[in-house]
Amino acid sequence: MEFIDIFEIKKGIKGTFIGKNLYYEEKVDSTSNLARDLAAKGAKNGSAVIADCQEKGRGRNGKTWSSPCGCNIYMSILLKPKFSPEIAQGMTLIAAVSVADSILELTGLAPKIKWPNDILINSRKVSGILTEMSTRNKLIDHIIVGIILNVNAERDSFGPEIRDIASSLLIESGKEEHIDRNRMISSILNKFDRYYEMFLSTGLSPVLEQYQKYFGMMGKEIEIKVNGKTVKGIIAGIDPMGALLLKTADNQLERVVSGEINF
Ligand code: BT5
Repeated sequence: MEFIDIFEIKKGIKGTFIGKNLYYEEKVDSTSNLARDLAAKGAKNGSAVIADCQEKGRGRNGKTWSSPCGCNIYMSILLKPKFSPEIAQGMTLIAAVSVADSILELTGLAPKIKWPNDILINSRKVSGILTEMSTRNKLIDHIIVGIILNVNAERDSFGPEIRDIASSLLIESGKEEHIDRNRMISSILNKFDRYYEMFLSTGLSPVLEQYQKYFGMMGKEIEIKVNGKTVKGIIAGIDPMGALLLKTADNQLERVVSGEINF
C-alpha cells in the first residue's frame, strides 16, 4: 500500500492558486462537507481538502459513493469566485478534463468522459465529480468541486451493486504495481489550476476543446431524465456553457443542463 503524503503532494504543486493550501484528514464523513465547514471558517479560495477515506461520500441527488481507505483519491476543491452562478457548472468540466489528462499522462490508459461528470475506462466508471454551489443574494458565496478517482482499488472492494460498472486505474492497467496517489493528486490540482486560469481569462472554450477529445458520445442515441421527464435524442454537442445539446425526433435542438444519461 502507498500512503497519502501531504509533503509529497505539496512538492508536486506547480500552480500558484489551486492546491496552494492543502488540508488532509485520514478519515472524514465527506471531503466536500469538510470543505464547506472550512469555507465558513475562512479557508482560502483554491484550497483543497483530501482524505484517505470517507464514511459518507456522496454523489448527485443524494446517491452514495463507496469510499474505502488506503487506495483512492477523495478530494474537494474550494472556490470563491466572482463570476455569475450560471457558469458555475463549467467547474465540473474543468475537473473532468483535469482528471482525464492526469490519467492519460501518468498511466497511459485511455479515459472517456460521460457527460457531465463521469470518467470511464473501458466503459467502467473510475471517477465522478460533484460540483456544489452556495449562493448569497444571487451571487456565488463558494463552490465546492468534489472529485473521486478510484486509483488502486481492487475488484473485491466494490460492493455487488457496482462491481460490474465500476473499476480502478490499477484494475484497468492490468499491472500489480500500485499507482502513486500523491503524484496523481498534484497533477490533477496543477491541471485544474491551468484550466481554471484559462476559463477566467477566455471562458470555457479551451476547456471544451479538450473535453471533446475525451467525449466519446457524439452522435449517440440516448435517453436522459430531466426534471422527472424522459427526453430522447441524438447527442449533437456541448454548448459554450457546458450544457448537452440533443437533437430530438422532431429535429429540435434541446439544451440539457443536468441529468443522468442512459444509452
Ligand atoms: C458522482 O455522483 O459520480 C460524484 C461522486 C463524487 C464523490 C466525491 S468524493 C469527494 C467528494 N466528497 C463527497 O462526499 N463527494 C465528492 P453520481 O454521478 O451521482 O454517481 C453515483 C453513482 O456512482 C452511484 O449510484 C453508483 O452507481 C456509482 N458509484 C458509487 N461508488 C462508486 C465507486 N466507488 N466507483 C465507481 N462508481 C461508483
